[in-house]
Amino acid sequence: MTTIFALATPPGRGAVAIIRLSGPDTERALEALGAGGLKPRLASLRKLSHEGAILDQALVLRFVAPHSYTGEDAAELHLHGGRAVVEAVSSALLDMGLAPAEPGEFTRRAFQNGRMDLAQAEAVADLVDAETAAQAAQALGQLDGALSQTYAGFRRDLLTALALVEAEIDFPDEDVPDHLARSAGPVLDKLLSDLRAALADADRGRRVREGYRIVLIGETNAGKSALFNALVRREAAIVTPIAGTTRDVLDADLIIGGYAVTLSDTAGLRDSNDPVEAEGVRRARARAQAADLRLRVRAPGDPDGPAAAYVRADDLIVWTKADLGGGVVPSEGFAVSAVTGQGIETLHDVLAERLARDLSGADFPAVTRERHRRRLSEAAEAVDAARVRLIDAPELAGDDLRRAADALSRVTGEIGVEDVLGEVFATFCIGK
Ligand SMILES: Nc1nc2c(ncn2[C@@H]2O[C@H](COP(=O)(O)OP(=O)(O)OP(=O)(O)O)[C@@H](O)[C@H]2O)c(=O)[nH]1
Ligand SMILES: [Mg+2]
Repeated sequence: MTTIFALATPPGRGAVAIIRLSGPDTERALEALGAGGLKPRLASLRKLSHEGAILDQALVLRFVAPHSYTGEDAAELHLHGGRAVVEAVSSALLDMGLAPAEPGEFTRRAFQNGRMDLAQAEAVADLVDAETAAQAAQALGQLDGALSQTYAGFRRDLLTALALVEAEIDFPDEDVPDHLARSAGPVLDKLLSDLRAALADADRGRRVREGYRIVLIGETNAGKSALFNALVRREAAIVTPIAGTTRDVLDADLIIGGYAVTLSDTAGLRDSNDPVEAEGVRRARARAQAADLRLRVRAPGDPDGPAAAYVRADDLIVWTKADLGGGVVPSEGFAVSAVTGQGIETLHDVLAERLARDLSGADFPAVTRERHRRRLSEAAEAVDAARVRLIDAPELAGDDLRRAADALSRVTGEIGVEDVLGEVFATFCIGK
C-alpha cells in the first residue's frame, strides 16, 4: 500500500492549509520532517524542515491505525496557508516517495478498511458538495448510516424469507407451496411494499440533492423571460416585444426556502418554420415534461395556446403584466408584474411552500442516487418474481431471493464491489 498525501483545504491563499497523509510510511515522513514520535490525536506544534531548510511552523496531528479516517496510519499538517508553504511541503513529501492522492482516495481507503460502507462514502461527497441546509441534512443522515440501515433492514427480511423457503425445500412434502404461502408469503409482501414505497420516494432524495427543477412554460410574449429575470434578480434573459425572442433554454440555480432549485426559461410555444425557433420549442417541450413543477405563464387577454397541453394538475398558473390592469382577476393562479414587482414575493413564498411540501419528511431516508434506485428496483422485481414462484415453483423462489439480496448488497458495497467503486469515487475531489 502506498502512502498518499493531498491538500485537503481549497487551493490558494488562506489562514490555514491542511495537508493530509495516509499510509504505512506516515510516521517515517513525519520523522523526516522533524515531527516524529508525536502522541496520537494530540495537536503538537513543530518546526517542519526538509534537507536543512525550515518549511513552516505547523500544528501536526498524528493518527495511528485503525483509529483514523482511512483506518491507516495518518496525519494532518496544519500549515500556514500560503502557496509557497504548501508547495514546499508537497515537494518534500514527493521527495520522500509519498504519492499524490487520487480524487476520493482517502474515502476509498476508509471504505476498503471497513470504516464506512459505500452509501456512507457517497454521503461524504454529498456533504462536501452541499450548498443548502436540506442537502447537508440529507447527507448527514446518510453518513450516519440511516440509508444503510434501511437497506440492511430490507436485506434481513429477505434472508428471513430465504431461510423459510430453503427449510421447506429441504423437507419436501405435498404441502410445500401451501406452507410457504403462509410463512414466507407475508414476509415478502411486506418487503415488496417497503421497497415500492422507497422507490416511490426516490425522486425526493434526487430533488434535494440535484435541485428541484422548475420550468417556465407559455406562449410567445407571455412575459416568461421578464418573470425569469425578476425571480433570479438579474437581467439574465433577453426581453423584447418580438414574439419568439427566447430560443435556448436558460438555467439559473437559486435557493428557495432552503432548497436548491434550477429555474429554466424556455422558448414560447408556437408552430414555426424557422428551424432555430422550432428546435427551441422542441427543447422547451422536453424540459417542461421532465420538470418537477411547471409555471404556466400567461398574459391576460391572450388566448389559451399550445402550452395548455403541458400543464398538470399540480402546476401553478402565473398571470403576467398585472400592471397593465388586464381587467379580470383570474379565477385560477395569481397575478404578477415583472415591471412593478407586484406578486413576485408572493410567488416566491408559494414556491417555498411547495418545495417544503414536496421535499421534506417521509418514512424512509431518501434514496439519493440513480445507482440506488436501479438496485432497489431490481430487488423489487426479484421479490415480485419470488412471490409468484412460491406457489408455482418453490424450488426456484430461492434464486429470485438471492438475486434480490445481491442487488441490495451492491448499494452498500457488501458484494460486487469492484464494478461500483469507480462509479462512486470518480466524483470526489482530491483530498477527500
Ligand atoms: N407592462 C409589462 N410588460 C411586460 C411584463 N412582462 C413582460 N412584459 C413585456 O412583454 C414583452 C414580452 O416579454 P418577454 O419576457 O420577452 O416574453 P417571453 O414570454 O419571454 O417571450 P418569448 O421569449 O418570445 O417566448 C416585452 O415587451 C416585455 O417588456 C410586465 O410584467 N409588465
Ligand atoms: Mg423569452
